[in-house]
Amino acid sequence: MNRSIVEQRTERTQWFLHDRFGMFIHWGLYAIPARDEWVRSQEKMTLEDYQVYFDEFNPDLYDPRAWARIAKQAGMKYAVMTAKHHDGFCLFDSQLTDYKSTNTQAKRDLVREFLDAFRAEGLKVGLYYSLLDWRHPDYPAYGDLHHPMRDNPEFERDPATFDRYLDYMHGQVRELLTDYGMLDIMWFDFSYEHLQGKAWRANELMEMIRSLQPQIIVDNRLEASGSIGGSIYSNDPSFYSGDFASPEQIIPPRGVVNEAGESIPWEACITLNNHWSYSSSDQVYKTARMIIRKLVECVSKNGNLLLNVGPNARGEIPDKSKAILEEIGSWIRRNSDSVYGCGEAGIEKPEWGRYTKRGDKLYAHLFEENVGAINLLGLAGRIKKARLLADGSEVLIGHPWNTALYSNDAFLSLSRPEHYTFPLPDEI
Ligand code: JFZ
Repeated sequence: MNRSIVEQRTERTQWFLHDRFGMFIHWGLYAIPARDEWVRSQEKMTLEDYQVYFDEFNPDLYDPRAWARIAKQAGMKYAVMTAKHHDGFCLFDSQLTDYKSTNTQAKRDLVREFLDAFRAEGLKVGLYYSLLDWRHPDYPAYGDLHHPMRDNPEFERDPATFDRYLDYMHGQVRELLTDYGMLDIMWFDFSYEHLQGKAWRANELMEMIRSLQPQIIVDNRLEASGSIGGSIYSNDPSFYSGDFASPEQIIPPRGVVNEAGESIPWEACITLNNHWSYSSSDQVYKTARMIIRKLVECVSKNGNLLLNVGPNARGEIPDKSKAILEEIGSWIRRNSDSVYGCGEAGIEKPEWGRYTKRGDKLYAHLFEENVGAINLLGLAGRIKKARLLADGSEVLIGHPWNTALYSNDAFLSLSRPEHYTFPLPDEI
């Protein structure tokens, strides 16, 4: 195993593993059709068809300071925004293309404003950057997403042509890492089939990233496609294997470990409704209660949660998303000690919920109502005292009702009925 790669990764990811909860922001021209960030591909639009969105783009209500306040009050500690998605549109003032927000009616560098606003609220900042680019003339099958050979591994690309795209792509990454101050996360997306690792000139790219911003943490998608693949899982991770795994729309049932069974940093990214980008018709949102439980689930498996919002064409986070984030925030305010800096408890998952742990403090997250005392199986004699985290009140540690059968177990007497009632779980 290449120790130094793993050791450096461990060092760089300290803050990340502590912070646990971040905001993902998918925003771009596709907020206007408001169907999906893949809309151009899904609906077989030509570049001309899609041009209307560039011509119309004018997010007059974009106020990233408001976004930052929403993220902060929800308990999010960092945020990652799309600097460029697969459509190739740049939300920053790249010198390498005209296809950028500063050339729209907005005339603003949306990335710079995002970074300034979130940093001002004390959040860490990251940028999503698409490796795919459906608009760049030197990206395979330029302009024609439905070229029959487009994603065929047999497709002989002219290496010189593709190299020009890679120069562009590397150049933009250099711009982002040179002109926008210190960044905390670089979130590449994604590798597939023959376009993976070396095909992106990933060694050279990582050399540049590390020389410009040694502290930055990078996801695993220079090698991986979403949830699958990449040498970050192996015992011999490559130089560009990344600092964390990025399972998408799933919370890994057993957390994420490498071949040697060691926990590796990971971050599940999930949507609030069923779209990454703004969708005017998709009103099927997850509840705050579910998201809180999913956050706790991630932490209980040593992982992070990157929760997505899709601002609309005028630059606003949808009201429904805001309301859910507010509800999450009101839980976090009282229960943050059981999230930040916490991880796996090393105790079998209890049937009523989940444990998280930090140092010698164990947090019991009650997801289910209980009849009688809460059993802490195997913890007899190991608990000095118990408190309800949300209000600081004392919880009595009881005795097993059948000492023969339950001599190894501790019991918490949660006698007051309000502690059994939900909308939201409370922690002990
Ligand atoms: C990717 C993007 O395509 C998507 O638009 C969004 O940004 C998400 C966070 O990341 O989603 C993927 C990437 C790869 C696969 C599936 C979805 N894949 O390889 O199956």
